[in-house]
This record gives sequence, structure tokens and C-alpha cells, in this order.
Amino acid sequence: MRRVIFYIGVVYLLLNTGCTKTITSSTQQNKEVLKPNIIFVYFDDLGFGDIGVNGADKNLKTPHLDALALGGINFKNGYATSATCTPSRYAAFTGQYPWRKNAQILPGSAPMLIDTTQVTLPKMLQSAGYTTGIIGKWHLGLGTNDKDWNRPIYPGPNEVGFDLSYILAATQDRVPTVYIEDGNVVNLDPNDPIEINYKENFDGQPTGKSHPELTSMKWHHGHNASIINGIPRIGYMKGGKSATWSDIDMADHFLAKVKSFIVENANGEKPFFLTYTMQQPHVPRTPHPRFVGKSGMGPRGDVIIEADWCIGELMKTIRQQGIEENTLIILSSDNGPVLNDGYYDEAVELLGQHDPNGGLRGGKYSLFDAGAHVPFITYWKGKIQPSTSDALVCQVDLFASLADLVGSHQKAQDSENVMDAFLGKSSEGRESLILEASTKTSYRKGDYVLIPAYKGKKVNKKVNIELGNSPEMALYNLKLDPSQKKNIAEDNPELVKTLYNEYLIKRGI
Ligand code: NG6
Ligand code: CA
Repeated sequence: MRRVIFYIGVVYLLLNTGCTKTITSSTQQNKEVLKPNIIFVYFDDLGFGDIGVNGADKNLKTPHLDALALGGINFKNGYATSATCTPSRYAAFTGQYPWRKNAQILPGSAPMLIDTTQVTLPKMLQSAGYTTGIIGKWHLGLGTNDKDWNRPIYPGPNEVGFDLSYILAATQDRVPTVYIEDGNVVNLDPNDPIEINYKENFDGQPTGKSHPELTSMKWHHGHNASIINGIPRIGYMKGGKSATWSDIDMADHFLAKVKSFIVENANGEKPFFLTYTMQQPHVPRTPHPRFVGKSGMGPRGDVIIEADWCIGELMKTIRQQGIEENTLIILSSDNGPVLNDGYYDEAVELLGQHDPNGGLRGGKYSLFDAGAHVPFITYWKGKIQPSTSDALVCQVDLFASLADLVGSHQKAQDSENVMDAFLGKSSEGRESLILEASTKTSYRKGDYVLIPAYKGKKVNKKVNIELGNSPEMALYNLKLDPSQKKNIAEDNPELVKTLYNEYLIKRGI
């Protein structure tokens, strides 16, 4: 009888969602298995408070992000694993905590960090029948240490589960400043080969340090090596002129690729998984001229408005293809916000009343909450009822959650299945989470976060962010004290002991 009801249910869904070719049944559990298209939108350095629904200033209008949050689930306790990019991305794509791999911010010349034998999110989805693609920032290393950028570069995203990759290797502020499609530098002229060096400059090349008069954007700290498009970068690059990207066109460029990926795969035999890793609002912030001045907050605000427009275009494409009700969108950011991350771009001076942290303490690089506590939204028209959620969820959980959704039995070491929270069927997420900032870790459990004692600077003065280092262990109740104003460790010795012991065990120390 239950089986009959199940099949009636499937027929109902087939008629009502347009998911015709994507619903199958898992007979063992009589569990409905759905294979919608999945789009993971991953921002770079977007703070919890940088979107309208989370309290952004009225001048920083993000109507398209707000519409997703209001039409889906806006998570109030959504996390990256880390306060910087590479480790967070590593966890999102592998379902493994980044400190197990010692993942830290990589130079643009770094070799591939993910082992090609590892389980990965895109590989899992490939084996569940998905066409997979990544468009945007990568920052997980490419090829080998002695790679030649003028030949096919592998391993890269394609070797760890992406059928298509169209990426920038590391960050917008790091060389090489070129796009790489399926392992090949785009538009490369063989007569003008690319050379990359992160240790020393090539003879006679001007740098941000030696020739500041040649730059149109001034460096504040770091970012004083090769000058490309007037912007001094991290690392030295020679050649590759025809392949060099245009910074102000980057948002449009990636968006065009995203649109064609969706159009090509929207109504094919297989569902698709697209990772759209946006470069905004990471430095250098280079809005297209049509967005310049839109926020009144300088380039940082303008590129957030630009990125929001891109989300609007993404949704337009999805609607035009008639797949909105068969597409799950998960949106988040790789780490928390930073204002001055190495260039003079008036992010501090023009901030006004806006609080990128949304009231949280710290920021990018920090063990305090704003380091990894980021915007986190799930949206699936007709399937997810609009709400907000307090469930504790993390990007490391994408693997187990999406495996559950698509009926895969693959597992990843640290990934927990929080699919019911992602779909709004449950207000429970994970119980606890280990968070990381520059190799240092903290332990979140329920409403509490325990930050062990760490040596090191209290504040990174260059970026003006409190790092969370302290000679004393710290305990905060984030529900009662989201700004982490009061360390309650001394008042709660038993709780500290219990949490610290749990932390040590989970951390394997
Ligand atoms: C830092 C850079 C910063 C940014 C960061 C990576 C300097 C002084 N600072 O080393 O500008 O590029 O690395 O950011 O070079 S992330 O979001 O990719 O982790
Ligand atoms: Ca980042």
C-alpha cells in the first residue's frame, strides 16, 4: 500500500514540477530521490551583513540576492569552514575539513591541492548522472609545481569532477591574470608565452614597487609586483598579452559563460551541477563602468551591486529556460568581509553606516564569528517554503546533503547530511562545527563557540581586523551575544572543560 501511495506521489510530482527525467525511486527506503539541477553560487569575501535582508545599508541595494533569500531559506547560522578562501573551497568541494590537509591561501603558481583520487562533490554528482561545471574563481592550485602555463595544465578542476571548467587560477589580485578553460589558457598567443614567478621578477619588468607612477590603483600592502591593466598584483608575470583578462569586464565575462552553460544543459538528458564562483567583492574591486558610483561606497559597494545584478541575470536565464522549479540554488560566501585588503580603494572611507559584518565580530582572517559566518541561502521554487532558519549549516555539508538528495551513497569524512535543513523540513542542522582561521581552529557547538588560547597578534593592523588570538581561552554564547562582547569562559568552567575535551577529540589533538 505504501508503495502504491509512493508511486501516486511520484506521478503527482512528475505532473507538477516538470522534473520528468529527474525523479527516480530508491526502492530500499521508499525514499523520494530528486535530481534537480543544482547551482552553487559562491561569493568571494561577501560579509554576512552585505546583503539587504541581513541588514545592509540602504545605499547597498541587493534586490536579487534579497529575492532569493526571501523566496527561499535565509540561514542565520550558515558557515564557511574557514576565514579565508582556499581552505573554505577545499571543504566545500571535498566534504573534508581543510586543516586535515593543511589548506591555506595558495599562490597563483601552486600545484593542485585536491588529490585526484579523493572523493569530491562534483565527482559524486557526476556518478549520480550530473553534467558538472565550474565557472569563476578556483584558487585550489593547478597542475604541478613546475607547470608550463603554455601547455595543457592538469590536474585541475576537470580531473576532480568538473566536466567543464572556465576559471581564473587563484584570485583577481594574483597572477596569472588569464582565463583557463578546461586546462588551457584562453586566447594565448604561442609567440608570446606566459611565464610566472612568485619569487623574483623578470628582468626589466616594472612593478608596483619600482614604478608606482604606472599604476591606476594604488597598493596599500602586498600587491606590489607585476602591473597588469594598471593594477599591481601579487606575483610576477611575463608575456601572455593576448590572453590577459580585462578586469572591468570580468563579471560580464563569467556571466556570459554561466548563461551559455545553463542554456546548453537546461533541457538535456542529464541534470546539471553548476558552480558559479564569483570574484566579487574580493580585491581588486573593478566594477564595470555602468556600476561605478552606484553604491556611493566606492568600488567595494559597486561590485556588490554588480554581483547582485549578475544574480538577477542568472535567475532570468533560469526562468527563460523554464527550469526554475527544477533547480536548487545554494548561495554562500567563502569567508567574511574585509575593507582594506591591500589597495587604496576607499572601502573604509566611504563605508558610511554600512556594516559588512552584520553585527558580528572580526572579519576575514579572524577566529571571531565574522570570519566564517557568511550569507547562506537555499532557493528552490515550489519546493522550499520561504523562511529563515537558525539551523547550524556549513559548506562542508554540501557533499553529504546533496548525496542524500540525489540518492548517492558516497560519503565524505567531515560532511553531515543537513538536507532537511536546506529544504526547510527541519530546523536542526549539525550539532557542532570546527572552524578555522590561518591554521588556528575553534569549536562551535549549539549556541556556543569556544576559542582556545592562541599566541599571535590580536589585530591584523594592515586590514584592521581582530584576529581572535588571546592568551586566555574564550567562550561566547552567540545567541545572546552575537557580537562576542563578553567572554563567559571564567563563569562556565564545566562547560568550557566539556567543550574543550570534545574539541580536542574532534580535532584529533
Ligand atoms: C592575502 C592578500 C589579500 C588576499 C588574500 C586571499 C596580501 C598582503 N594580502 O595574502 O589581498 O588576496 O591573500 O584572499 O597579499 S582569499 O579570499 O582568496 O583568501
Ligand atoms: Ca575569499
